[in-house]
Amino acid sequence: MRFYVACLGLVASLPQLTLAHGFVSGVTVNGKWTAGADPVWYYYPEGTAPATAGWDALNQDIGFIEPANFGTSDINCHKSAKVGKNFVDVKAGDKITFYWNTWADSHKGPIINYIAPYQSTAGALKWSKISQGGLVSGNTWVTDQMIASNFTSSTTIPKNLKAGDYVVRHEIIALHGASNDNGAQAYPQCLNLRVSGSGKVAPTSGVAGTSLYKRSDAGIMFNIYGSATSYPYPGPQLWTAAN
Ligand SMILES: *[C@@H]1O[C@H](CO)[C@@H](O)[C@H](O)[C@H]1NC(C)=O
Ligand SMILES: [Cu+2]
Repeated sequence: MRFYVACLGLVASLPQLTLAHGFVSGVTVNGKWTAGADPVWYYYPEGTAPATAGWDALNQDIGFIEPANFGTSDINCHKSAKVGKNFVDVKAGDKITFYWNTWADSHKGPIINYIAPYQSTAGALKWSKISQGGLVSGNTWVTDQMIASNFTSSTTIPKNLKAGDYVVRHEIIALHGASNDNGAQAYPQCLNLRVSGSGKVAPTSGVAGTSLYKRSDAGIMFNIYGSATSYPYPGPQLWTAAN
């Protein structure tokens, strides 16, 4: 089955297949572009990689976090992630649009957005889920809509969110192999946000990345080729206190 082939973790030796995977090259807020990190910069000598709002990570294969590693810090902002140097300026209530550089249409699954008060190390981040999308209808997923929208996906920063520095975690969980244990693929992408506005509500109930998901969750071991008409989202309940 062809859709498994691109996902075996052997992608480094099969460069033509890595084209299917992606990363967030940047975001727009009210039409203004702010760059994210490009994985190839991770190995640049200290101080020479372009400074962006994106967290740099060891995902040069444009790979993923497997469920066996959902209990490790890598689940926060991808492998061995290092804090971004810049910030995306955004007002509470603004829409933020994430630009993936590409995506494979076989890699269907949910797109989930979290925010955490800013911390400079991945393991210290405490996530609150602000939005999620999954199965749309039939076998159409939000990833299909993202591909059809020039590889973009949007979320709204809660309109009463207290001003301050945050990290946004924008994630696709690809489920094409997820009917098998350890077959789901998480592609988390983090960027720093500088939130302005007169909002009063700060997240207080965030959870560590290592507590977000378990490999046995119904939304992690899930057969997308069956007859399911709804999708059981993994992770915490939506945090709506600042909506
Ligand atoms: C699609 O996204 C790319 C960036 O990934 C951008 O350069 C291009 O202008 C976009 N195209 C349209 C039609 O919006
Ligand atoms: Cu793949």
